Amino acid sequence: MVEPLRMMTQAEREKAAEEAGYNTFLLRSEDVYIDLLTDSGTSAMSDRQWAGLMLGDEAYAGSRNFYHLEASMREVYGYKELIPTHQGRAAEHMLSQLLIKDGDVIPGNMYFTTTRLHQELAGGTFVDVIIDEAHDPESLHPFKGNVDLAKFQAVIDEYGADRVPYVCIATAVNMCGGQPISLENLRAVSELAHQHGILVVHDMTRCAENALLIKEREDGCAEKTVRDITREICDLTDAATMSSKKDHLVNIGGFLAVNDPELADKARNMVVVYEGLHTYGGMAGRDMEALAIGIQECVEFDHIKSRVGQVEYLGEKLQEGGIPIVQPIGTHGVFLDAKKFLPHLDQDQFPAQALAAEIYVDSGVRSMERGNVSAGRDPKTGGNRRPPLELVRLTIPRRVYTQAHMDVVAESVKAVYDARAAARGLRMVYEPKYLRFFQARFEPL
Ligand code: P70
Repeated sequence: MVEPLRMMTQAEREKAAEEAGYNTFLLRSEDVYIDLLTDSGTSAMSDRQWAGLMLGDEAYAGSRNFYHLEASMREVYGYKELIPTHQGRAAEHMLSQLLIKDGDVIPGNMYFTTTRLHQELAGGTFVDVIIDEAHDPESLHPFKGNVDLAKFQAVIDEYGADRVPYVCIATAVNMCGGQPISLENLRAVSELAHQHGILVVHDMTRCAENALLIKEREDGCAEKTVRDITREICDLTDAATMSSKKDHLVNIGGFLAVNDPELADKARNMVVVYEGLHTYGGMAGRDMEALAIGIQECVEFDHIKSRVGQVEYLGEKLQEGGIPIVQPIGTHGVFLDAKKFLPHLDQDQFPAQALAAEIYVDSGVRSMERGNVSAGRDPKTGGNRRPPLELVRLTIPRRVYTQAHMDVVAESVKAVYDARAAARGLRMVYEPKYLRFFQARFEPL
């Protein structure tokens, strides 16, 4: 399926940016030329997935597509029980409510916005235990998603294992640039957690992409298949939350997967309160069919190699142009280092937010802020969190754009870089209570 792109004038884009409060989430998609806001739900489905939609069994209960989905999940990932949800954050919500008690702490390899919010809403506090290199855009560490085991041990020592219900491990860690965790590190994390009776929960949103980088970078893994590595990752963990809108190449869907049958029963009971019956969890039967097929497609080497390869193509183009980006180039997008890009702006002038707006105005390319706005406020001090990473994410949907589109993106980023000295910061004029980056509005300083 193809879709025409509409090229607007710079003056029209200036007006659109202003109307959107300089927040790319508030732009109309019609006003966007190349949409690199996210890879979430924006990938193109395959012929097999489209055919699957025609096989939708829209029975309220016991749809055959659910059983296909369950079998597909078990076959590729090996988790025992599947609770379908409409997308990832619904799984995070249920898992957080079921496992976290007031005052608990949840260590993790960097925060993710929705994940941390659900932990906090359940009474928990997130503690970052990722290696220091993850917070440094220039570090060339091949596995910047790794956990610092000493930091994890220190959390256990300080709070006691009974206040740590689980450790949350993301594959292809989103907020630091789509950086992988190694099998060796995950094995050590799993061992330490299990010694203390702590569960390992896997945010497996981009697990197959992480598996590819393990194959390419980790000693002894070159001969393994992406599918086998994916399985090995899952086997080291006890439960998983999944936003199928990424790896699984569907427009909507997700799930919670667990090995403990008792926890599964509790989640199955909870899903009927928030999502729908436990054999559809907020998805239509046809969506579950496309998802079941996507699970098989995402671990195919040719697919995942070309997907991550396209990200590398854009990243290398930008590097050749001298643009400061997060290194090494990650899985699902290229992340611009806005602190280095716009060094004249203080972080409370939201350089990444401003940069995303500048790129849009230049070319109609839409990106996403991943910095001070996304990080939100520290609940204790009330101030902006001012995270070490102040990034703009150019996120690539799977199977949608060509390298020619990537060339246009690179040209635009270079043009904005050449004019960077004139870029102004932003002032936040509307700030919603939760996940402010989605709906906040700004004005130029
Ligand atoms: C993105 C999307 C979603 C996501 C994720 C990880 C590692 C869970 C989820 C939630 C969409 C998004 C979400 C919040 C802020 C900005 C964008 N990531 N874990 O673009 O899944 O969206 O299905 O509820 O990346 O990175 P879901």
